[in-house]
Amino acid sequence: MFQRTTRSLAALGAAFAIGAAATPAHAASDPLLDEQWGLTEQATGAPTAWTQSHGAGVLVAVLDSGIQLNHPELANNLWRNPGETPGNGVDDDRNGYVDDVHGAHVKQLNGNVEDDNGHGTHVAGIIAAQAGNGAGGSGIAPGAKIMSVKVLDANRAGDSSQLAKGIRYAVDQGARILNVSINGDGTSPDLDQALTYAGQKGATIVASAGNNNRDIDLAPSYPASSAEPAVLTVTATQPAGSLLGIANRGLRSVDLAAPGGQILSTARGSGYELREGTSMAAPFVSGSLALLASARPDLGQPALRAAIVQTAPKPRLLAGLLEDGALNVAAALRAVLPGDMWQARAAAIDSDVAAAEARLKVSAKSRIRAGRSATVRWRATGADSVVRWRVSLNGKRIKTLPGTKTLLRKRVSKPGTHRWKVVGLDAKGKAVVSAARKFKVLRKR
Ligand SMILES: [Ca+2]
Ligand SMILES: [Ca+2]
Ligand SMILES: [Ca+2]
Repeated sequence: MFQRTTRSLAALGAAFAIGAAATPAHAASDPLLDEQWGLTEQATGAPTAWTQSHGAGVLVAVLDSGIQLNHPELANNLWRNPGETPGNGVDDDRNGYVDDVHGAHVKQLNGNVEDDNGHGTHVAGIIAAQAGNGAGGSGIAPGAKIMSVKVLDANRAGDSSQLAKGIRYAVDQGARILNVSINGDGTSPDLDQALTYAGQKGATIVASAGNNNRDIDLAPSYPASSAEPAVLTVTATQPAGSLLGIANRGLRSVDLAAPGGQILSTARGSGYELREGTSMAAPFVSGSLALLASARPDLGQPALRAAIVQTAPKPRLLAGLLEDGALNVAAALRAVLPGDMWQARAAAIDSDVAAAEARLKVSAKSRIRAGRSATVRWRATGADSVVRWRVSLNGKRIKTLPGTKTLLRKRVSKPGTHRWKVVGLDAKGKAVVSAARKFKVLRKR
């Protein structure tokens, strides 16, 4: 029987609405980021790492209690099974799971991966809560995709056979980073075999060390204490850098430490909450592996794991408690990205981020009478570099306006369908955002 590995603390803040009434200048920021100490330079090197990678193109499986699929911070970052047609009651891709669109419920053999506990939603947000959407905080790999593999029930209980099935599912669907914030005192042949299978497929199982305040070299916890080299075991630190009081240790069994005390992440009910435990630490490492894999897709997991553990600083506070050190994802990225690659990626990601964050909404009355004024309005978010707006009607430029303007009126007399287009240009004349809107002109009465 597997036990829960975290303790829930008080819930912080109420639910928030995505993009709610933020001013354009600040629309791209994540207001709770300031309270996420695990994402500071000092804690993990995340801000420097983000100059290189957001984890785009990398899939991370979360084997847990499920995920709140419509959480505004997670909904856009969910994996989608390309072979499965949703909601038709058919196992379209014949993998043994009906309608497994975002992942699988290993016991029900379907895609019912909603979180009925809250643990999995918190873990998922630490990995890949959406960044730059003007709401909530951020995951450490906000560009990564999350697969929800439900192996725990509403009481956060499960067993090693369900975990083994979940590991095989995640690997077979293409995940090479598997977050397992689950601990049990025993293992079983099927779990051992699933871990070996994952390792053979080039996957990493990032396992929480467990929260029994014990040495798991002496009193093992599984899968954390597994001898399978693909298992990367993570214990938890608190903001001061020392080991979290409840966290397990082990010079042989525990590879890394990562933030695990007072961790603010996504909560069931579309908000955020604080939790603590090694369950919160493992996903920082899973997300970090995603950042590395996105930056160097040509390197396999064993090389990326080696980079993470070999570059981990060894603070005195953790001496004798674990094998390697404390996660620093910026240091790991430097180890896999030679200087010229680092420079090139930093430049590329700047423009990526600008493109990803800038949005333009164009609105216009859908019908007007011929001869009346047609009005087009626009509202940009995250497009701070726009200095001019170029407005076209039916493909013909009609006016260029300063960046402070948000509307234009023009008399239109010809009946039929017309199309506004608004393009935001930066100081060099490069298009930053653009959007279009159709409207109809009706004949004069
Ligand atoms: Ca299926
Ligand atoms: Ca289906
Ligand atoms: Ca966010």
